[in-house]
Amino acid sequence: MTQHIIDAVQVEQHNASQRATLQADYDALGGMLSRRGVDIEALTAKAQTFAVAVPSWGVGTGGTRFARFPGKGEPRDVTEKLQDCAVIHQLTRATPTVSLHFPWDKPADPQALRQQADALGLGFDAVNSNTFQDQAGQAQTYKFGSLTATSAAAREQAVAHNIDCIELGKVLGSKGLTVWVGDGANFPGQSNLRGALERYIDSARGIYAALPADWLMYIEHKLFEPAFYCSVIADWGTSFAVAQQLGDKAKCLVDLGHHAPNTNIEMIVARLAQFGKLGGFHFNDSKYGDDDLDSGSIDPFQLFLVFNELADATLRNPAFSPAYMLDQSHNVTDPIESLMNSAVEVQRAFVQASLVDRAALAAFQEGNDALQAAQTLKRAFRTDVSPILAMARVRSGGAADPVAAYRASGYREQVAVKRPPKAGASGSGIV
Ligand SMILES: [Mn+2]
Repeated sequence: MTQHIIDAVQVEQHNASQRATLQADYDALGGMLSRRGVDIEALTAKAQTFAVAVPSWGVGTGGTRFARFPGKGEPRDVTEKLQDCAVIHQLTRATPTVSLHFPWDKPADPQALRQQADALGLGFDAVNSNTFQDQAGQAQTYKFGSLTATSAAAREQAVAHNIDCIELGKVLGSKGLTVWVGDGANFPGQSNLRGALERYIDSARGIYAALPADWLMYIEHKLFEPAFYCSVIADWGTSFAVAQQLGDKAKCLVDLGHHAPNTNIEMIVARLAQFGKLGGFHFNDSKYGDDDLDSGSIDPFQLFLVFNELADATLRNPAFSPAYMLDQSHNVTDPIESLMNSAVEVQRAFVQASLVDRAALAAFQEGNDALQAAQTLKRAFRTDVSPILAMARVRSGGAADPVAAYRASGYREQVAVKRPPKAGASGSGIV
C-alpha cells in the first residue's frame, strides 16, 4: 500500500470541489472532439499512461553562478528529496520515477533508499554521474576535464565513478546511466579537438563495458558551458557518432536547452529516431541558452512539435519508448509547484500530438499543400486539452488542480518547520 504524503482525504475534498466544473468542461471538449472523429475517452486513457521522471536536483531551489536564494523547507538529503518527489507524483500521477545524481544523492544504505521509494510508490529512472565538479577528498581534479582529461589518472577516476554509479543504480533498480561532461576548452589551441574526442570515446568504452545487458547509456550533449570556446560533446552529431562507436546500448539524450538558439530540435529528434539512437530527453525550456526554465513556459509550440515527431516515430515503431526526464532549475518558484506544472505541460504536448490528424497531414504533405499541412498541426496544438489532463489525474487518484491542492495542503509550511536551513546546501541543477 502506497504511503501518501498529502492526506488522501484532502485530495478527495479538493477533487469534489472541482468535480462539477471539470465534468462540464470535459463533456464540452468531448462533444467538440467527437465532431472531429476523436474519442475523448481514448485520449484520457492515453494521458493516464504518460510518465516523466523527476530529477532529484530539481526539488531543491536552483541558483545561478551569481547567487542562490534558498527556499523554505528545502530537502536536505536524498530521503527528503524522495518525499517531495512523492508529493509531485501523488498530485499529478505523471511522475512515478526519480532520476538520482551521484555523488549528490549517494545513499548511506541503497537498499533502504529503494525500500523508501517502494513505500512511496516511486521507482528510479536513469542515474546521473558527476565529473564536472571536484568532490572533497578526491585524488584527481577535473579542472582540465574528466573523461577527456590529458591526465590518464583523472580519466581513470572519472570512468571508475561512472562504474560506481552503475553499481549503485543496479541496487536501486535503475536501468540507465546518463553521462554529461563539461569537458572542453576556453581557448583556441588549448585542446587538441580530435584528441579530446578520441580520449572521450576511449573512456566511454570503459564505462560501456560495465553496463548490464538491460541497461542503456545516455550520451547528453551540450553546446557550451562550462567550457566557452568548445565542448567535446557539443552537438547531436558528435553524440550520435559516439553512440554509434560504443554500441547498441548507447543512445543520445536530447536536453532541450542544450542547443544554439533557434535550432530546429524536432528535426534532431526525427533524425535520431530514424537511426535508432534517440534514447531520451531532458525537458525544460529556454530563451537564451541553457536556462533550465520550466517546460513549456517559453515555447510550448516547440515542445508540441517534438512530441509530434515522437508520435510519428511511435506509429512507425510501436516499441519505441524513449526515456522522459525533466531537467530544470527553479530559482523564483516553489520547486514542487514548478515540477508539477512542468510534468503537466509535457503531458499536454504528448496528448496534443495524439490529436494530430495524421492521415490528413500525410495527404497535405503528399499534395504539397503547405498551408493546410501547417494548419493541421496548429489545429491540434490550439486544442485546450486541460480537461483531459485533469480527468486523467482524477481517475488515477491525483488532483484535478495539482498546484491548488498542494497549496491547500500546507505541505511547504509543514516541511519548513521540520527542515531548518542547512549551511552550504547542495548543488544547483545545472546540467
Ligand atoms: Mn540535462
